[in-house]
Amino acid sequence: MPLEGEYEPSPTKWVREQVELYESSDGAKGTTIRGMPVVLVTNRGARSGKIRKTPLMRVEHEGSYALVASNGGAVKHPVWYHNLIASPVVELRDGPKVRDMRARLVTGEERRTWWDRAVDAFPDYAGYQRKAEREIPVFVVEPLD
Ligand code: F42
Repeated sequence: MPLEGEYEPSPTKWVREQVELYESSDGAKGTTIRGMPVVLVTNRGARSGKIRKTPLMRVEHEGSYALVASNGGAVKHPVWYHNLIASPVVELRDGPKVRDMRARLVTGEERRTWWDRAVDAFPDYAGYQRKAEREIPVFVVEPLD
């Protein structure tokens, strides 16, 4: 695995608990939120270098995934957005499957295609975009090999 280092759990209790349940059950439990599927993205802190684990909605298409930096519609990007720009290699857990992948920010037509898939998977993204006062960034993650 290319991502090694000291793990620093999320300061947000419900997020930390979702990560713990997801991982401790090897992807059998904690894999949804409000009935919709979630993936776990392990990333490296851009300043601390520590390992971070971020649950995100599962937006999958032909083995690639979109990661939507919605941050609940907040005006600021989530911190993990900056982590992925600095260190794009991530580990993505989808249920029991874990893969090393590389993230890239998508723009234009490619972003629009993935955005539509994201809203199909999690309709709340549309409302988050309306209130965010920023274009919500979308990464596509693809297998390293
Ligand atoms: N967030 C989304 O943006 N999109 C989703 O689709 C999404 C789905 C989702 C599903 C389930 C669930 O449990 C949570 C979900 N979330 C989703 C919330 C998501 O997991 C994150 O909690 C949220 O996006 C906020 O991300 P964040 O990276 O801003 O997290 C904060 C709370 C955080 O962990 N902050 C840390 C802290 O200590 O304050 C810093 C973490 C960090 O990476 N620090 C860096 C470092 O170097 O270590 C740099 C720090 C710096 O100042 O630059």
